[in-house]
Amino acid sequence: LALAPVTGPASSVDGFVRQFLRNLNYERGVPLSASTPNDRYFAFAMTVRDYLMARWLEDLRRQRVVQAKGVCYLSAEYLLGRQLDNNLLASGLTEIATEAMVACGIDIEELRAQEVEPGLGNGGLGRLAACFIDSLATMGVPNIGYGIRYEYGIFRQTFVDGQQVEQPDAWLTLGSPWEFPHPEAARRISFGGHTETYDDAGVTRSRWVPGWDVLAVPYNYMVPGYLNGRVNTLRLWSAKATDSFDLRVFNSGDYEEAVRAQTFAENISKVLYPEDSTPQGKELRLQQQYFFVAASIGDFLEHTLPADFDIHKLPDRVIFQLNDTHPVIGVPELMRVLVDERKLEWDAAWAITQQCFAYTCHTLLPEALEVWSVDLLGRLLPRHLEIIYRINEEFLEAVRERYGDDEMRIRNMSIIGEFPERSVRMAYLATVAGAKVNGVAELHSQLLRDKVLPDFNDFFPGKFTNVTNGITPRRFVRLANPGLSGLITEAIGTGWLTDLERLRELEAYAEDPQFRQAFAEVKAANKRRLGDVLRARDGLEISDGHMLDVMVKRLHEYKRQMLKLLHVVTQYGSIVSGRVAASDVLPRTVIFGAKAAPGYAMAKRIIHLINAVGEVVNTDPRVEGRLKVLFPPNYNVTLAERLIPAADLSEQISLAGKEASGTGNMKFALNGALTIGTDDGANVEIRQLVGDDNFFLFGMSEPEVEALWARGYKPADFYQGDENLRRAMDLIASGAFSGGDRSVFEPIVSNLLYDDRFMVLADYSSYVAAQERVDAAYVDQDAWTRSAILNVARSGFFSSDRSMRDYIERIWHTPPLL
Ligand code: 26W
Repeated sequence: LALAPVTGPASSVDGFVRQFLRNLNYERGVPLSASTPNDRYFAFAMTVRDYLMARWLEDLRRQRVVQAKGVCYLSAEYLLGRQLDNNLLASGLTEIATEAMVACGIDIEELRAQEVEPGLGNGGLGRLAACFIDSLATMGVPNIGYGIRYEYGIFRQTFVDGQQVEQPDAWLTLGSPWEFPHPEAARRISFGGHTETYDDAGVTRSRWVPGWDVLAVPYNYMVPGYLNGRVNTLRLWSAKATDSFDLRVFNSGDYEEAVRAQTFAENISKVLYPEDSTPQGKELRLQQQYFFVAASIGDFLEHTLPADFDIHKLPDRVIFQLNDTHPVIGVPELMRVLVDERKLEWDAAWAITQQCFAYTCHTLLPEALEVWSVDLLGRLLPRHLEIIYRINEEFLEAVRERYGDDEMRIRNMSIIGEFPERSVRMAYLATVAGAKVNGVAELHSQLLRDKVLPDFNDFFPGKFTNVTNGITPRRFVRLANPGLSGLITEAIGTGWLTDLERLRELEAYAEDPQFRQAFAEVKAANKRRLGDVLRARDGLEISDGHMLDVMVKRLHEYKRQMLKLLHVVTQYGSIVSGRVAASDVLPRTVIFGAKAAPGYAMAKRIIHLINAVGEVVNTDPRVEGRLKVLFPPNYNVTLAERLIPAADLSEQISLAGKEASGTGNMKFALNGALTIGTDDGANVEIRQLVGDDNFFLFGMSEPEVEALWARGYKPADFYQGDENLRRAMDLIASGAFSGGDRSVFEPIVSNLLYDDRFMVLADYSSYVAAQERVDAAYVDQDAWTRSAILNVARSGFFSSDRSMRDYIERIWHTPPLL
């Protein structure tokens, strides 16, 4: 093929082909005949990129000219998933691009398979950030997402003898066509050193004399809105050694030591911490947090705002949204910039800061609330510690003024905790500094107000609010479930993808037998599609006619994968003991997907047990193939997009009061799975919307959980009192799933019997009873399908577009830029 001429946007098949070939030739430096699939993927992605470029530049220009208020979303994690299909969809290029590849004789599926998803997040919090920036772009709201360009994202999970083994996620090995490095916009970020006072025209001021610094190099990513010609920016920072490190390499006698120092600097953005919910208090993690937050705030103030901007007007231009406590060090950082660099009075600076931040809390587990030891923070960021102390002093002074010398209250509300060591409570700092504090589902926000931060709610009336999470229907319905999307559009027309409440119009179709049949056929096709993926990916088989019962989420005791597993073991036990004939068991395939934090021993043991149970159940001839347990390794966004549309049953079974919201629960409901769930997180709202008849509720409510704790919870009593439970526990303890070895899973069994923090045993009987209702309901396929359709029709509320509207109205006050 001849070299392609340079042309404009590829808005025709011909144009796309030309631009594709041009990119292949000029950007990859290869002719089509000698290109690898990866070359072709790159050229293809670049062609999509080229098409979006004019809009991106236009949006950047417009935002510079209009100077409207925008959202800086500060998040240590963005779990983006693959970009290619999303960007094709957003730019309306899918058909043209597909035809163009056909014209070139290229298999587009092969190109798709080349993309490595950027796994720059752990789970819910990171995926939520990705959904939010998609919605903001689709709504035309000015937004920059700021975060970290980890060189290694969440680890790749493999199983060796049923046990989790972590492999590094080298997602950048072949490069990424979606990123634009801007080394010219690098920022210097300082650490360490000490503070000193100095005389500034008669005023004594403090200043920071840092000990070392690194460069933060920004990489920009396009965030295209859905078919609206808008493109926002995601800006992720990468750490690079400054020349002072380079100089040390040259000048020092100790070359090796100097190179080590350089490596040390560049380690800051090396790897995503895989802990989700238990902070490790590691110095490198605090370095990461300050690194990206300081770079982002500095970037916004100096790069996005005009040079002559009156800093007092900052609250009219920006809201920094803190995605959990990870970016909260931004609060003293903005104070430092305003007071030390811009020379504002403390009170003026504090007034600005309090209007520029808002804080989202994503947890209820006390151990997940981040604290940093004063020791560590003072060593790494001495000036910031001083500022935090002053914020705390003035805050506690105000508390005293309000309540008198109530020392108990003062100690409880202090930003500085004393036990087990002096430390900064980041959630408290965020609450004191934030204009608003929000939880992520109604129940969560209520518990946050009433149980976690009641003193703060009392002190700051009106500060606490709720914004229930959401998910982007573009990725999780339109892209993940093209069959269902086609059916919906056929029924109610287009428009629902940006106005998801319109799914309500499907309610009438639930009563239409033809629609129900078409809906059931889509579900069946999605199961076959999942079967193909699991076969190719992991050599796993899904049996025809099985109900697909899916539990995918991080492995954590509070989420209670063990409860699901006890149900499986119960069913298995009743078959092999002959109490139930295999032929009477409703055929089910239970699918787990879950990564455990590498240091979380109990979670890893549970993974081992799930695999061990699967091994036995799947191969025991007495089961006659009617019960299967599949655990594909390395659950990620890409796999979620195949699994969720195929599911019949969605497992949302956390102990009430522990799951802040959940977002997987919303994805399943919107893809026509029925939920078996507790009254926890956003399950509460899902059930209210879809109706009790279309939701399998079980388990204690949050107040019942509290009451049982207060009475004194003895899990062994539940074990003694329930024959089914006893049998299931005994079967595990007997070594039936560990080749007779009773020791392997003993820690799981004794933990449940004697501790059971998350009350698995207390909810077991209610769960099994609910599963029996599930079995009974599934027998009537047509009624099940009707319920599934109603789940879809009534879940439009869970669009992240709605979440964004709530944030805008209640917190941000950043209308779309028209
Ligand atoms: C380093 C310690 C650490 C790391 C991550 C502590 C806490 C976290 C996150 C807050 C954990 C997380 O992802 N939370 C989840 O956030 C989702 C989005 O709001 C919610 O849907 C989930 O219920 C919540 O567990």
